[in-house]
Amino acid sequence: MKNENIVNTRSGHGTEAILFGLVPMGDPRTAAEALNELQLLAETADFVPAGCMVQHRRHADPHTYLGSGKLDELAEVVRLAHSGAVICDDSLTPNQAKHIEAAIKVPCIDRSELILQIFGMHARSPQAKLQVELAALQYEMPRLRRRWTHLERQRGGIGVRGGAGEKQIDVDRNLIRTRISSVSREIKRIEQHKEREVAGRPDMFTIALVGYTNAGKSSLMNRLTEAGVLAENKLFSTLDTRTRPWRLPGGRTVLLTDTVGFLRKLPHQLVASFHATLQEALHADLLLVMVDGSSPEAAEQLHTVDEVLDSLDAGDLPRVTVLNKLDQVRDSSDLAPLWQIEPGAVAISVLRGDGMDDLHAAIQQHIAAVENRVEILLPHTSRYLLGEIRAKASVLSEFYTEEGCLMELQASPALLGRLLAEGARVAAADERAKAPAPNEPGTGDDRQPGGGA
Ligand SMILES: Nc1nc2c(ncn2[C@@H]2O[C@H](COP(=O)(O)OP(=O)(O)OP(=O)(O)O)[C@@H](O)[C@H]2O)c(=O)[nH]1
Ligand SMILES: [Mg+2]
Repeated sequence: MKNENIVNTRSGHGTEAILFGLVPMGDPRTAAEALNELQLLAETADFVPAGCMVQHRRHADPHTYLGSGKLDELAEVVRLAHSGAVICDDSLTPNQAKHIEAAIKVPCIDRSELILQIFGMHARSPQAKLQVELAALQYEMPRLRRRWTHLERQRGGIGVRGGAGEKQIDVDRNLIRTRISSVSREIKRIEQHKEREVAGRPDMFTIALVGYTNAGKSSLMNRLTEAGVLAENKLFSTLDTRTRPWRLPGGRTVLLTDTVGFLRKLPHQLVASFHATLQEALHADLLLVMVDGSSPEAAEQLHTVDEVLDSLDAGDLPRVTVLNKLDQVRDSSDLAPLWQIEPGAVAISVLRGDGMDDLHAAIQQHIAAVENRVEILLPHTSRYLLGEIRAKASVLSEFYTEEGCLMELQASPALLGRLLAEGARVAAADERAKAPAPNEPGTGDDRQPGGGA
């Protein structure tokens, strides 16, 4: 049974849509400003935003979302503009959507459905496709009745396929339940397979790129690793996590992982469904938390990223905050409020290459702070490990003695453990004394500068 036989979230196909939402009382922004992100979401899902409308109120009406006067106004705008749909900035209950559609007579798409639609369009790997399908099925389940009411009103309409009637709703419900369990099983199987892969990964320092969607995570990954991942001015371009080796200046290689972007009010079904993928990506030694520093919403976006990280139990992971798109910031004092929130943040422009040295320095400093610094003696019989040590650890100094190579290293506990198991040993004090101190005359060619940290 294929997904599209059961669920069918509605894609834009160029449909003109009126966007609407709620804003707090006294919010000075125009409707277009307040719904700016929704507009980008709508465009990414192939809708053509044809107008924006907001209502200032504290809470949504439990039945109709907008107040009744405002709903009439929306119906009038839809009628005059001949719009094919309306799009709500929030997730609606099935009942709210039903009442809105009854009033305005065109399909009402809520934020969750829109995001599910985009995820569906962008999913590439079998795992991402299944995760999106699972989220879409769970979204669809409580909405079957509404879809059917629609079908009975306008034949051949949207949503569920097949004949009409209550009985059919039960049939579809059973189909969805069966599909949910088979998709869940399949996802579990892929996750277990991946867990085994991760467990077998080399003992390298890992860095995960996380942050708000469209911040430039994939662009940075491409710049640093020539990964060739898709980066574009659309929301949720990346759904699959991807890991590439990144050679830091100085020679040490770390692993860099690109992840799915976060967004305000992500549908909970999607967060649940992508939980495992994200958690796997977040088995990192360091997070690069990225936002578009030129966005007026940057502070709020940082807050959202924090919330999502907390929900993934990754709130306490060490991090470097990266403010991107510096080329679009008119005056660097515009970044002051962000630096107040994140004093150690690094400002960069992936596009122009600004701030890359600062980024490298922040990362190296971080590695230096968390990793053990030890001097080991690598006997000549274990020389075959030299290449691996130079690639995976920061080599602060190397000095050859009769017994072997005396190295001052900064390395992960896992790598150190393996080196010790394969013949290296922690250098004794008298052995360490054989190595000349830095800058001491006569250190000569024996002493090679290492990875540096
Ligand atoms: N002006 C400017 N644009 C940038 C910069 N870095 C990235 N972009 C643009 O921002 C858009 C989004 O970039 P991506 O790298 O796809 O962003 P992302 O964070 O991976 O986004 P998702 O995968 O959707 O979460 C693209 O159009 C990039 O060309 C920058 O430093 N300056
Ligand atoms: Mg991306």
